[in-house]
Amino acid sequence: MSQAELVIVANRLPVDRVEGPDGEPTWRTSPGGLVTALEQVMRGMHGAWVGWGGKADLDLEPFDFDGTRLVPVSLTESELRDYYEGFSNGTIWPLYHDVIATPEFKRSWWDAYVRVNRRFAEAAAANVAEGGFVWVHDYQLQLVPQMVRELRPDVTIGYFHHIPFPAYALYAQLPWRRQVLEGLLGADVIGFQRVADAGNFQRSIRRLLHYPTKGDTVTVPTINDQPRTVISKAYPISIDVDTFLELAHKPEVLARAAELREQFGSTKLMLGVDRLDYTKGIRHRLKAYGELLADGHLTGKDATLVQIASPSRPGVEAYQDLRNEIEITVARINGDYSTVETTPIRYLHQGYPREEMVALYLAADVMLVTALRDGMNLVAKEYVAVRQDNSGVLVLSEFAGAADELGSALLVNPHDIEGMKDIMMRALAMPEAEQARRMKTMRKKVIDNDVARWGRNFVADIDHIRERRAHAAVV
Ligand code: GDG
Repeated sequence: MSQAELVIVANRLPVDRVEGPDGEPTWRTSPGGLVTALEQVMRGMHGAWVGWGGKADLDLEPFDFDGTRLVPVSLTESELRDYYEGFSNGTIWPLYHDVIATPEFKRSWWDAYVRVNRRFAEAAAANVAEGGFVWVHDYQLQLVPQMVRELRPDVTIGYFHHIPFPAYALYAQLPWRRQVLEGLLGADVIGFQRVADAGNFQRSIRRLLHYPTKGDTVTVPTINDQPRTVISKAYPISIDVDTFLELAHKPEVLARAAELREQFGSTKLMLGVDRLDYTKGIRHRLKAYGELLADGHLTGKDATLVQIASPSRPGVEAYQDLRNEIEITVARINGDYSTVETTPIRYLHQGYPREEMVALYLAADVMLVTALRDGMNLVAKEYVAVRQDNSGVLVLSEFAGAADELGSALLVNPHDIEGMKDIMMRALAMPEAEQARRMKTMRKKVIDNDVARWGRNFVADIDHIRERRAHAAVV
């Protein structure tokens, strides 16, 4: 089996397993943004992707799919519980999102995390060509860079962190804080969403490991060799703008947007699209809207709120509690303020095809992104991308990474319910000229910095290191 010049390592493979009409399982490309982004990076390269197949105990040999070698990593039920639901989503996720939920520190979870990270690292090391590039993704795999380096010192390693990196005082709670930093520092390039995340990471390095940092670089001492330089900086991720624009031009999507607009019957439409996650600020959004109805500032006829909350991590207790809380709140608000003709909140605990999402973006006068903490938030960028006539208002949390680039949105602190109510009213009443001025600035940002550019920027820094290395080897 020939080895790959580029190996992507991510928790999930870029495909979903589906049963064909004959009951035989087949694979279908999963509709994620990361998949599209990396497809572009992989184009023209001999690439492989290491990841979990989406089902426990799926023991499969590597196979080729659409020109990419897919290398499935098998996980047992108990590993999924301890590594994925446990350490990744019960420890790291809440800790890195500013302890919005309380992280749990369990030694058995950590042990599983180390064991599973090693399995991913071994699969990557076995599939990468001499002098190749291994690109590791996200918080489930923070130990993989160092593990790959130990197994394959010849390769160049990148790591991209999709979620925030917390302030030192929070990070310091992690019982395995040094091991995680050392794991990440196995990479040559460590990418973050915001400049502030890279800053927090470097502060933790200085405080806990005492390695010097300067600008975008960390100097890592080695035992027998010259110190290693690691780049740690912001590469804000983005969306595949062309795909979204294509969908926004489709006659059936435009017709669907008009139909939705008609159906809701209210003067204005406000929209929220999130995974059902406590980081997304759905409760705060509902509270602000509910109070506007209670105060008499709004009626369901003035503005409907459509909230898509796509199902997420149902095996984690905090997510079950959140779902209950949100559903009780929605039922109360609708019970109190519906009329025979109108329902103020349309709550949808379902996933939707992308066409339907774009139709909703096109139908919405106001997009509400009120995350309490979010690495980037692609929904904000998707809404902006499809608003070709420059109408519409984006209400954006200052705690989402997207706020760094989309400063022309109506920025909001979602903890400040009064402030959020004022911003919602302002958004609903915003004159067309102001909408256009703000939207135009934001669209330019998103269109100029699409996901292909994000990929190119990251890979350019990796290529630079590879060239330097090749040069050093020759000299
Ligand atoms: C993590 C970080 C960072 C949602 N519901 C449906 C659906 N979606 C799509 C959206 C968007 C994506 O899922 C969600 O991306 P976000 O960026 O908003 O959030 P996370 O899932 O938390 O992603 C985040 C991201 O990684 C990338 O680095 O921005 O901060 O937390 O694309 O459109 N898509 C469809 N149906 C749904 O029901 N088709």
